[in-house]
Amino acid sequence: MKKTLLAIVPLLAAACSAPAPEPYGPVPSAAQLAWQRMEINMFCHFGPNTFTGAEWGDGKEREEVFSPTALDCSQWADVAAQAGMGGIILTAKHHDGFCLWPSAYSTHTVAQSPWRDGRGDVLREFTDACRERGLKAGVYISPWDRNHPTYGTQEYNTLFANTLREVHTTYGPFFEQWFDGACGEGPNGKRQQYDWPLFEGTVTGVNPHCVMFSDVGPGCRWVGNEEGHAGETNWSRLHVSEGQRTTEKGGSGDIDGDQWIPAEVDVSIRPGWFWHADEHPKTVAELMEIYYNSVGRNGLLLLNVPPDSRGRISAEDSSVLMAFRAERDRIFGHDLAQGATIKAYLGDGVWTEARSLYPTENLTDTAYHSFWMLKSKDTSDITLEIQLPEEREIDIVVLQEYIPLGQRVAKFSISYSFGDNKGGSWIASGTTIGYKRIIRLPHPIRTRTLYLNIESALAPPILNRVALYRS
Ligand code: FUL
Repeated sequence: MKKTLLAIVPLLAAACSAPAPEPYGPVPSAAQLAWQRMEINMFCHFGPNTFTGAEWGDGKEREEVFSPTALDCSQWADVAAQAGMGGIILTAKHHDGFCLWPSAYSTHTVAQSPWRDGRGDVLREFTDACRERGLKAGVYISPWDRNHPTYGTQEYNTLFANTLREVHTTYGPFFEQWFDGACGEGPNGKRQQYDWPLFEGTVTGVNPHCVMFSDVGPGCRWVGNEEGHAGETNWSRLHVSEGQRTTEKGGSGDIDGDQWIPAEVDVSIRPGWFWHADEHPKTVAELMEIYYNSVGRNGLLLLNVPPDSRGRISAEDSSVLMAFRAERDRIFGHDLAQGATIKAYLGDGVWTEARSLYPTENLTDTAYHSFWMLKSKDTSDITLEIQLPEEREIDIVVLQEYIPLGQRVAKFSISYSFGDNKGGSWIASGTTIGYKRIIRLPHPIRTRTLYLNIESALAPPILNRVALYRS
């Protein structure tokens, strides 16, 4: 990350003739920052379960079960791109052990299936389709394998590392490697002691920019639920001690965590992770709620959209996704903070105008790497007065911290003036901001003057965006 900072910050410093600010705590790597900025990605659960109706195959499914009648990975990619997603993660191997590519390390793969005379390769079609559409491809390879005869022995760890190397060298680069936390018995009734340093080292060795997901990172962490919400307080930092594989802090992170491990919110558009004929997708309103509680709470949303037994995303799912996109575009298409004049103040009760090292204009421009910061080192009772060109009606406030320099804000509130009330009336409060925080006001307000009060921060706050909307 230092490299990225060194590349970006001097440019800014030169432009503003201000010294480059010091980062606070751990910061994202360039790959983690690019990952976070994707905001919404698609998850595709596809494999034998798509045809058997199971959620967890037992590994005894015959290879002929896998029989998509009209596989079309380009259609998945089109749907994802049109839904405003930047990447797709495919379950190349789920717990049943069936490989969607002809792996040299298993005899339970597409090569043993009569589908396309054993010459089919879903992972190849998937990665090609993503790249043709400008989407990033990610891969889920379950360490838990209920089919492989070596599962439960030391040999399996080497074999799984070889499988990872095979996938990443043949089909990579992948933007994300998904390591599922589930670990049960294999075909011989034994559980596996996973060699995580070997698995992670293998992926990093082949693809150092791959963001690795697991309950505790190292690239990103599980948010701790499959319902689609992060904590209202959500730090992108986490403490992970050596050998630790689970955490209670998935939703909140650790305020003083020593590693940058942001939260990923995985949730399915349907009740199950795999496609089942009798299940239906969530509504747009439910997806919007998930969006506010994931992306809007400093998380990345990984929305599962399972292809059906034809090997296509169903019309029902894709039409909900298009409506979900249209709803986000409608609400967030017009930033009502445009044209605002923003002044910074210090103090509690009595305010004194404060000088900025990086100008407040940077809060309303859309350039990601332009941010606002005070000249002083204050970390509390900082108010930004947002003066609109005329009275406007708003009910959503979006805040963004410039996370390449760390996550800092711990408590904030929002107030506004109306009529003769010049000092401002409280309307909302929150704790963390992070990459993005979306605050829905309890009711729409009409105002010309809005105040963002940063009540406390762990280091001088650095924000790169304040935006206002009317839903
Ligand atoms: C879980 C798995 O057991 C589910 O089948 C699914 O893949 C979900 C995303 O992760 O741990």
